[in-house]
Amino acid sequence: MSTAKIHPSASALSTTIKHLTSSLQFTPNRTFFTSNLPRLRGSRLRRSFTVTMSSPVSSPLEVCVKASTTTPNKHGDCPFSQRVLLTLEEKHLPYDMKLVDLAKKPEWFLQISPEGKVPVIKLDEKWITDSDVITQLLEEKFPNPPLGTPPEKASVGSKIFSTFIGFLKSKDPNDGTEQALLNELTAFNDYIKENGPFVNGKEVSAADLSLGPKLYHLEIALGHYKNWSVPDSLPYVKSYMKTIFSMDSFIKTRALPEDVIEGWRPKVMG
Ligand SMILES: N[C@@H](CCC(=O)N[C@@H](CS)C(=O)NCC(=O)O)C(=O)O
Repeated sequence: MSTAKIHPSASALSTTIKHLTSSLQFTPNRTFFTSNLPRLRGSRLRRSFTVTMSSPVSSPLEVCVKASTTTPNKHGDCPFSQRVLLTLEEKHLPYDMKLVDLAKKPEWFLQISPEGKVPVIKLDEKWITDSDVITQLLEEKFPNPPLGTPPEKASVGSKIFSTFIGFLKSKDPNDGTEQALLNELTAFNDYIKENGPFVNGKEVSAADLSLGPKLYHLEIALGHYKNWSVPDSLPYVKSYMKTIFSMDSFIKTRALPEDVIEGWRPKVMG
């Protein structure tokens, strides 16, 4: 069932709302502006109204993520799991998190994820692995709000994570790994300066939901293990990180800093 609370009472809007609500997916308590509706643009009815709808899923989606290694009943430090959780949050889809101890994988988990990797989500009674596949399927199945990044922008910043890991693991300060990371961050800084604030411009999209958790790991792990931070000469990277890290969905799904630190320890100790 859907309900629409409309103010001011404007009968002209009711047909539009019926059309709108039938084409909308689960968008709880979201405010829509009549400026989004071309037929009403410029009219005196440019007021907001609230549409409350039921969920397109009959029960919360089951999603397996890494469990915290430091804190009971808390999700852990997997950036790919956070990417999926962010997508669910941004699409306002209800979900039920199953925390998986990756150091002691239960049999039921290995049945649904033979490679033993998280994240895994149940969609249409099938367990799906890999955050690339999962986020693509969520986009197809639940297209509103749209989060797709145009293909030509989808790889922006995609080398930051691997160069961050290279630098984090490096024991030789002169091996070029810091410079490799700086090169990627500089290219990203220049891109966001021209095209930001997000990868796809004004709105957050899938590329940001993938990159955000990786930059969060970069900030915590390099700060802790190398006393390193993004230089002030890259202000657009810094403001991008600040923007993503302060999104409600990010705050809700981020890992504990102590889990991020513990998670990278084996790689650093090598
Ligand atoms: N390409 C995969 C990578 C997933 C992945 O590497 N997950 C890690 C945790 S962040 C994992 O499950 N590793 C298995 C293990 O640690 O045993 C994706 O995007 O989902």
